[in-house]
Amino acid sequence: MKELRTQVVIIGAGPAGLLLGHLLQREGIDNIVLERRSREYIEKRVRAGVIEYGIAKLIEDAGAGERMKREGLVHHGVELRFDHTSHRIPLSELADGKPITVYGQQEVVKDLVALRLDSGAPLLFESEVTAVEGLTTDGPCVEVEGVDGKVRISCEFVAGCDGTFGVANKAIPKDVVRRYERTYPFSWLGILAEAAPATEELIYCRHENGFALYSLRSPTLSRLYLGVRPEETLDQWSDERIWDELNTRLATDEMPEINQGPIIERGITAMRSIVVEPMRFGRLLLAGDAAHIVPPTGAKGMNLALADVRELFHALLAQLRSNDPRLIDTYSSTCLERVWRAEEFSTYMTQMLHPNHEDDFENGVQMARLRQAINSREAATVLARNYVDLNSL
Ligand code: RFL
Ligand code: PHB
Repeated sequence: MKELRTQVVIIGAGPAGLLLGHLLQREGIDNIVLERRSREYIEKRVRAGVIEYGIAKLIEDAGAGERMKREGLVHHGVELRFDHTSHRIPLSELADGKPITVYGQQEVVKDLVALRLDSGAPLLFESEVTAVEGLTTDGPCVEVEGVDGKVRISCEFVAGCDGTFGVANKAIPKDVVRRYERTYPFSWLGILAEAAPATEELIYCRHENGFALYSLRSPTLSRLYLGVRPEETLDQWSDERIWDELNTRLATDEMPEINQGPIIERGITAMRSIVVEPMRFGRLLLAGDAAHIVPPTGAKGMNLALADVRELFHALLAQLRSNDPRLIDTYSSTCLERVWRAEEFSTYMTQMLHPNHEDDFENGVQMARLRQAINSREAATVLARNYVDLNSL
């Protein structure tokens, strides 16, 4: 078996793994990024769209924000739509002038992949980590199955940035790890359509039929979501049914119809919350979806992943440069405090906006929360601050 050596092995080339690799490489820390999928696959995967103020700044400070600054859409508010009426939450006005940036996750991924390949540092596609070993010794290692066969890589630290279904979180022994989990009784059907958005700002909508979200990617691309039952499949949703339902849920007197166009991507995502504690085991450090999942209603997943990386980068730098373990030792507890805040906000947004078809008491509470969010400046301010910059508070 081929043998390699590096300082940090990074499992997964999502936003978390790619940003960590880039930041470490800029500081001269050797690392190898391993990704089980192809470059084409990860660059096409349509996911998040909203980047928090402080996380956009992190990307820019890392030298990875040039195209995001040029093409990203800067938004100063969002709409909450219920009872067929829209209410604007003036995010920036309520959150110290800070805006959000609407820029697709796959664009962030493309920008980071390009930087990595330009730097010449190793990023191996179609290379799946199959085993993680020696985490409580000074010499951990991973086994990789790639296009050229099996490789064994020894290192000083392993960064598990491989998502919920990766190998990293499974490498923490069962008697050490605790997993908190909640599954919601609905999923999101998401589409990307070649249609000019009929809205300038994102619209989060609660309708008796279910949730809807109007988002966008560019002046010619709309990104829309519908809350659906968890057992529903894409073949039950023809294009016509999708547009009809979006129109039913989102229509107001001012916006009776939304612009339609060819659907170029579609998918159904289950809604879950997961927290894995601790985020460190010996020489393994988890970051991003490998350690936590939030339902997408708060737009927090990618932001949370990149905020972990900001912390992890400083911790690894202090350890590998100055032999100072303090930040590594506090990494898990520092991150988890922020993670639970994001879980709280995502739960709040999710519960407020998805009507419950079985429980009218719950629906009454949801409506009261929505009215509070638009009528109380204090409630709106909490929502705005959490939405715009939770990960830097
Ligand atoms: P990723 O992006 O899942 O990357 C993990 C990578 O690891 C690879 N991998 C392995 N590689 C090698 N060996 C193995 N054994 C491996 N096992 C797995 C995988 O192939 C993959 O490439 O995790 P990361 O980097 O932690 O990033 C997290 C984000 O992707 C995720 O939180 C967000 O997409 C969530 N999310 C949103 N986040 C936001 O901040 N704002 C949003 O507006 C937002 N909207 C969303 C979302 C997620 C959604 N879906 C589809 C789940 C909207 C949706 C619909
Ligand atoms: C998106 O644009 O894909 C998006 C926006 C806001 C969310 C989730 C997804 O809360």
